[in-house]
Amino acid sequence: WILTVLTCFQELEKAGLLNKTKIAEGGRKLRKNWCSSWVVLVGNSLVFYKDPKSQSPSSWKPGSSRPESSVDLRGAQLHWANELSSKKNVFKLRTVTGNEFLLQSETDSLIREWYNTIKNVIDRLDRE
Ligand code: I3S
Repeated sequence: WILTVLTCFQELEKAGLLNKTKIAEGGRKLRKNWCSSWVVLVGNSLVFYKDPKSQSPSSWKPGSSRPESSVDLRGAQLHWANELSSKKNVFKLRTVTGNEFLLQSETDSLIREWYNTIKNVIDRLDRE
């Protein structure tokens, strides 16, 4: 079981707060709704949680820490997309199922790290 635990830790690649909006669902365009999201890259998935800061302490329950949604990175596409927003540091993630997300951070180094880390996972999955 120690090996299992170690494997779990290895698969956790990155976690942090990013601004996020979904702009398409199954190829159908959606209205933007930017919000701060706790983003976790684990294994082949990008998992989104509600920003813990946006929840009042009284409303926080262990059950509320379940993910809002998650994205399978296999076959996904990643592109810088500053033309799609007035915000800076925006990239677009498109899944094979046609769901599209914009992710953004005010911090240049942080968004670049996220871009590179997600790109590495997508490239690794492409080679499998
Ligand atoms: O690309 P858009 O449609 O100009 O995106 C902006 C709008 O979604 C706006 O909301 P409403 O027009 O629904 O009120 C958002 O508040 C903006 O943040 C969106 O633009 P940015 O440039 O921030 O991605």
